[in-house]
Amino acid sequence: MKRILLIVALLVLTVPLLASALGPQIEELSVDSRQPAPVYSTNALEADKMYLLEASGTYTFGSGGRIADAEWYREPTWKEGRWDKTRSDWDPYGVLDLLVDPDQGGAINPDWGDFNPDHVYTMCYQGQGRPVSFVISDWWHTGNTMMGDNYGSLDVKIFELGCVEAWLPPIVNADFELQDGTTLPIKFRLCEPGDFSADILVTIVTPESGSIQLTPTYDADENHYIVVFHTRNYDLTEGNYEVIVTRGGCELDSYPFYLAPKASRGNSGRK
Ligand SMILES: [Ca+2]
Ligand SMILES: [Ca+2]
Repeated sequence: MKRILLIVALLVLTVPLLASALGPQIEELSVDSRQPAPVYSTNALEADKMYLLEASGTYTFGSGGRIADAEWYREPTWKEGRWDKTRSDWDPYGVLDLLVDPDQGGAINPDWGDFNPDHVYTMCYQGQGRPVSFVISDWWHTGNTMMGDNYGSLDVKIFELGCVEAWLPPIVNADFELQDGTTLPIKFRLCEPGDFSADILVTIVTPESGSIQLTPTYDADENHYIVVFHTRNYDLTEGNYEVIVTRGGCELDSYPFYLAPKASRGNSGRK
């Protein structure tokens, strides 16, 4: 299963998500805070591709200056600057939240992340072979019955991040084993040709859930990406590892391998 890669925050504090560098924007939607039915994208999002959803803006969810963004809200009586995470604790559907695929039985009350004073949030989204949909929840589970006093809308942009078309030799079989002390060229081809290396990271996840981040380069002649993993540069333990390719912080694909210990010196060799 692909999963969202939560990159170790310490390593990426200097690499904020920049929507401008995150693949072609394929669509932009407006989600009206007074519209109780979900808004669907015009495009079906392909099942094998990863997308990035970017939600921005604020809306009024009640009179007197009660405002919310995709994830956080603010009451007018609160002291300046206070925003609270929307009330998912009240109901699993989120009382105030930008819901994704609300009527598909899937991701409800998504976590759009930490508060952003610019009210811009992003979320990785695996295509489902159908349009994606959004609704602003104002007690959605009771029929969005509290929308009458709302005003405004949120903006949603959909970016296509793509997919890994193929892993290339020497990573070829499902039981790939690497010997500590050796060098592994990690090669892969994306579904779309082109140099997106500025957005692409290769992360090696260790058995202890640590991570080693590598920056691949693009070979235009071969239309593939490559980065060399020098095992001797790290103090690695034997066990199950994973290579993960991300674009814009979203996982495109992963590949497992087993790291075998170094052959001991003076050993007559083992097979
Ligand atoms: Ca309301
Ligand atoms: Ca939420």
